[in-house]
Amino acid sequence: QQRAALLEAASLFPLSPGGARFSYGTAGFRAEGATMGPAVCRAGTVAALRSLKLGGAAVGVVITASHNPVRDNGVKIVDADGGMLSQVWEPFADALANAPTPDSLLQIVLKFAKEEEITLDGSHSAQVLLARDTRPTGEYLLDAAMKGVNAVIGAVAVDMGILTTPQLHWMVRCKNRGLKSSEADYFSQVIDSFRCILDLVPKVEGADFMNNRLIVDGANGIGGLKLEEIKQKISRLDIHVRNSGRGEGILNEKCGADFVQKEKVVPLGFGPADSAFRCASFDGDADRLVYFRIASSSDTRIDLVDGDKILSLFVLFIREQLDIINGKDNPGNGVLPTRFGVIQTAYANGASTDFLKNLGLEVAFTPTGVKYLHKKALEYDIGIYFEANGHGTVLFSDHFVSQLESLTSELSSKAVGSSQHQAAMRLLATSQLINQAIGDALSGMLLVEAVLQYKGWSFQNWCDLYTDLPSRQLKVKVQDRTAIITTDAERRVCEPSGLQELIDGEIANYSHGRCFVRPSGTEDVVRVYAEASTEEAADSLAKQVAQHVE
Ligand code: 16G
Ligand code: ZN
Repeated sequence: QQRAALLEAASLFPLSPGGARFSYGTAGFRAEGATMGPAVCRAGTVAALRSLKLGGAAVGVVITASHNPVRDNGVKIVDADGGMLSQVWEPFADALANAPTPDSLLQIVLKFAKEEEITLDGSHSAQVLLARDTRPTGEYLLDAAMKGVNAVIGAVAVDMGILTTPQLHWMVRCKNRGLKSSEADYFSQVIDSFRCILDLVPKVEGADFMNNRLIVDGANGIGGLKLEEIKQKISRLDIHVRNSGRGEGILNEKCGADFVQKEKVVPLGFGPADSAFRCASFDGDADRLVYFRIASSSDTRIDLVDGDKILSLFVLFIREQLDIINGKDNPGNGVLPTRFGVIQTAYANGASTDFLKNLGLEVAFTPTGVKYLHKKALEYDIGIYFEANGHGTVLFSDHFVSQLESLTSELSSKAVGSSQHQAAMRLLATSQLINQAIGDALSGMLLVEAVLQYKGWSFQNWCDLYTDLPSRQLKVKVQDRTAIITTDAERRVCEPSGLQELIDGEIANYSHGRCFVRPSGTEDVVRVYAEASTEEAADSLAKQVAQHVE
């Protein structure tokens, strides 16, 4: 019976002969939406098996291609802890997605189930929560994923509807922790914890009125739609949504966080009249966030605040709260031993890394991709990571949260309203607001807004934290990008031999020069990143190094 169900699902979505190989890559399978049926169906099967393996814990499937063009689509599997699929399972996902015939697919499943000791007799239950973004192929692919889940006997597929990627990650995490996990619960947690931090903003006599207007570029995707739904309930913020996903424009086209961060120009839907306000930009599935301000009313240039500067802002805020709690004013009183970790990738602007190091913090580096950053961040009491492209979050360990809880309850009996009590409350609210499963543009944006209000900072104050070094990114088409092997969190090449020496030779010609090359995890190209003290120098360094890669 189980065999028949797997064979049937596989034959409903046959692989097109001669089609490209699917690779789970950095963030799931991705390709033109119309060709994704087989990979998505099989990802549904992988998710159901994963749930079986984990004793029936909920596992998630998101149908999205994030910041990629609207004709593309993709699928990511959410593990039971709310994070990305365990890397140990990626080769199995790859093998399944590329199995040429229904029969070969069946053999791969049976072999893997045996190795992983998964019982396939239908006597165990499994559940998979599914969601999709607003793409036109989403409905078709959701159906494919459901069929893939249902091909595992005992597995139940639950369609959670149209959601942002981080919403589904949050739901899976909460469900498996026995917490409330509906979309309404997500919204109330975000709205309530945001209000809580605002209520704890110190009142400064005669302080300037904080500009509370915020204009948000929703990338014509799901994030804008969700924000429209809840913006009325968000206190003390006057939110205007552009590219809201209600039919004004095309998903991710000349708008959204990826466009704004890479092109550094004003997105569609924004004009000179907006130059007085701070603006935020989400990507198509709302897991990336950047901020910007239009440089002047006559211009398409922007002042960009990328993931590195969002990270820096959060670091300052959290450090300040920890200092208040553990500070000199409170000797021996409720001191929290805190391992505070900051994690970046090679793409982090060198000026941001210097800024963080000058604060006396240790900065760890991992390869590109949330799965690496997130894993590293879990090693700390508070682990904070961001990619320059705007993907990141702040993780609080369970142990630290329970310490904070006992500290606040202890203080609320003897020192309610003390600065220490308030700082502990702010950190607790922060751990509620910012998504603990994955980077989340919507909740990340609210934390930015809360911190700016807390500090009484304008957008300009934030920009002035440090000045980004000019940088340039290039893509190089090569025959075989896997020929390039990197080490040291992708900052150095170890193969082919001799290439790193050539790169070092180029870098030596530039002041503040930094450059690295890495094979993309999502496209068939090699990426080159260069940084130097001027735009021209960064451009030329990138070009020189690209020539060595070709
Ligand atoms: C994916 C990653 C993103 C990374 C990007 C790099 C997740 C959820 N997304 O979009 O974090 O920055 O890939 O792409 O991990 P690249 O390997 O093509 O440069
Ligand atoms: Zn995304």
